[in-house]
Amino acid sequence: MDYLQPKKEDKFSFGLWTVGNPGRDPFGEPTRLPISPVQIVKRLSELGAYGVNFHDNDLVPIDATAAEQDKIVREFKQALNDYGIVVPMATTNLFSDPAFKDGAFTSNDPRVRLYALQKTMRAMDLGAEVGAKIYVFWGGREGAEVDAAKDACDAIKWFREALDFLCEYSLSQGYGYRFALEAKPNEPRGDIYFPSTGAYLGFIETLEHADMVGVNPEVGHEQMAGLNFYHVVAQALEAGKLFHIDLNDQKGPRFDQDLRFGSEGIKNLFFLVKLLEEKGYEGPRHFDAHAYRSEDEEGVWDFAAGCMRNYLIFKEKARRFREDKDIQSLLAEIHATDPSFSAEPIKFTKERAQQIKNLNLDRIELAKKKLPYEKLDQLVIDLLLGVR
Ligand code: GCO
Ligand code: MN
Ligand code: MN
Repeated sequence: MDYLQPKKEDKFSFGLWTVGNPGRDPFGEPTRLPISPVQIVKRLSELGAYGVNFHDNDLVPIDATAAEQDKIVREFKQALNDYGIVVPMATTNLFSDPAFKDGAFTSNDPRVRLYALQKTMRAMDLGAEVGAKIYVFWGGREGAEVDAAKDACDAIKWFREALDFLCEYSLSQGYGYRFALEAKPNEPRGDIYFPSTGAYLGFIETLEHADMVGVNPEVGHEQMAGLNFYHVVAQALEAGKLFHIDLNDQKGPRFDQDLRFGSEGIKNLFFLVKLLEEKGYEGPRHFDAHAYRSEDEEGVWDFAAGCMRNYLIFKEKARRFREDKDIQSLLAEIHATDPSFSAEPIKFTKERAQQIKNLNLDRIELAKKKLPYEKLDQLVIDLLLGVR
């Protein structure tokens, strides 16, 4: 079936750290060998992805010499060129090195905060060199276990200072980056500052270059906080702030699982894909997930193909939803109302306020409206489970 074949226009991307994840977890060592960036670019291209993303140290080891960095970047660029893959997004690893054990931009130690700025500027240079236009900030270590040790208001101020500074850096270098802030409630820290996408949407408006900054919501992270991801993304999209998205899956509020997209949360992810496809999201569809630890390299590519396949299945189901006569007529019935009440906009004028006050709205009558949501939801389930 042609609709299941990923194409460049679908804008599917993966991180070097996602398909490159060797299966390490807090209790166990890697279960498979690392895959080189060049091999990842080749295989992703064969599978139909259009992009690859990376943290500075996914590509260039933190202790590489300048000559080593040159060689790695040259070979990587050659592979991008050979296999027709782009780098839509780049980011900084501000969490692995022990220097960041108590935060990066929000460390109490100004030397660590300066090191985080230095490392990010260098990583922005690297991303710009391979054409990245989106720059993600995931503050994995920006949090606390012991609130006595750090003033949470200071932490927020330091984070703002860093972002204002880095926006200026991008502008001064002419990089054209748009920043995408990624929230997560906890893990690896006990509590991470800005625990949800909603928290970031509020914070962004306090930045000097708010227009350059948006969000990068991740399915699993919002679900760790018990939130409805479809609603989270709708708010970001409606605000013009959905700059990037991390697609994966998760079995409810627990540790971050980064499962294959569409492997668990079928209904919510269907509405997510429907939203992205119908409301004009034009950015990459990035999969921030990894294969089960029990897989070998072949299983990693099964995993990557599965993420894209599931997205395309949801996309096709969204098309069928739009064309399904029973669903559409039920929706028409649900939305039907007396048109005279929606004719005038709800825009404040003194006259409009008076007119609304005088309206004859019978609450008993309003409560009688039939809302056949059981029927509607079952039609959606039938559609998703393939019996219609
Ligand atoms: C995680 C995060 C990361 C970030 C990545 C890019 O929970 O580990 O989702 O994978 O997305 O660091 O910023
Ligand atoms: Mn995650
Ligand atoms: Mn992520």
